[in-house]
Amino acid sequence: MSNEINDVDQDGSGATTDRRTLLRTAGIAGVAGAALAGSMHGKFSLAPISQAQAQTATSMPKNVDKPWWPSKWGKDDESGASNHITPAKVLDAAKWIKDGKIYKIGRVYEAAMPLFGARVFALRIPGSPTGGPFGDNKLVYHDEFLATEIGQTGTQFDGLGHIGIQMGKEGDKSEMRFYNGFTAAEISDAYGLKKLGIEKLKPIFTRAHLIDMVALKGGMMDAGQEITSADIKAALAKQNIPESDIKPGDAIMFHTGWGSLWMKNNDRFNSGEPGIGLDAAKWIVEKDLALTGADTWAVEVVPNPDKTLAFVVHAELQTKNGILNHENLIFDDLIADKKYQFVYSFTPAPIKGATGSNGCPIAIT
Ligand code: UVW
Repeated sequence: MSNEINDVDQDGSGATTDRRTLLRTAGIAGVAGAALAGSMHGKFSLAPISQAQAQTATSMPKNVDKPWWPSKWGKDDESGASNHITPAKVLDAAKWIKDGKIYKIGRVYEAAMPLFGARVFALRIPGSPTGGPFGDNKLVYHDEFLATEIGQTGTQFDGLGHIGIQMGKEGDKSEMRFYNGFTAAEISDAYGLKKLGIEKLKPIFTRAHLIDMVALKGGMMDAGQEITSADIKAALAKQNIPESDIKPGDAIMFHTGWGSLWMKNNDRFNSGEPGIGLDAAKWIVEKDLALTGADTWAVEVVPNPDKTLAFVVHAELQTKNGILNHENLIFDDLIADKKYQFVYSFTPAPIKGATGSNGCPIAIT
């Protein structure tokens, strides 16, 4: 598996270093994020970390020009874009249900699925059966024990405590900021986040628009290939969806074809991915959408075309704007039925203090 320690050519000199060395280096220089991104999810070429970059590590991070808090939902808000889901929004979304068909758009969770970095997924049934027989009726039962990053493996829904930005000195948790400006110092706790836990989000039931990039590009997109706002507009036109159909609080999802590598070529799946870049992210913010989703592990383009940036779309959408994100979705049945607009419904598992959620989102048409 590519999430074992990777040898990478860190400075272009031909010398290699392993993932632990990179993680240590990134701990010293936040600007090493691009290298960190590359090293954590597989093997693709990494931007070298220069001395000059390391020396500017305490200046304002790239792509941050001002504080992004307080949020438009108030200084204490912990629900972000799930606030869009009002009774009026639900009634409006429900108008899209015409034939009553439900599509599962989440994947099956299993040990062989591709995982980010050193994440694990291990399920065990102790004893099997775990207990019994009980009573004269001789009842036996099974329990499972699951060890995983429960909100960050497989089909995963990113909550608002997942992604933050180091604003001050490296390691200064009082300047490591998350959605609504909450700091790592305020929210961190070994037993679950004290703020921005996934349980703070409202259930989501909203209109969703599926952008079929495979149809637009004529085949599966490649790692590092960016989806721009122009691509979104072109795909909408091809799918006969007027841009005016996209309303505040809606979800937008991207079928890139990359999901066809799932458990067929995990190394390639992990090596990078096509996805949205900053230009599309800004369009999504302007449209005031509630959620992004894709058939990829991050939804955003990896590596970013700007090799100095790492997971910058995560930060733009989630951290700065409270927009939620659903990764590793599957759209094959919707595409086969040419269903590009549907109701997306998902309630994150309310695990107190968790960073994200597993579970099976559905599309209803
Ligand atoms: C990270 O955790 C950095 O990314 P993702 O949300 O794609 O798992």
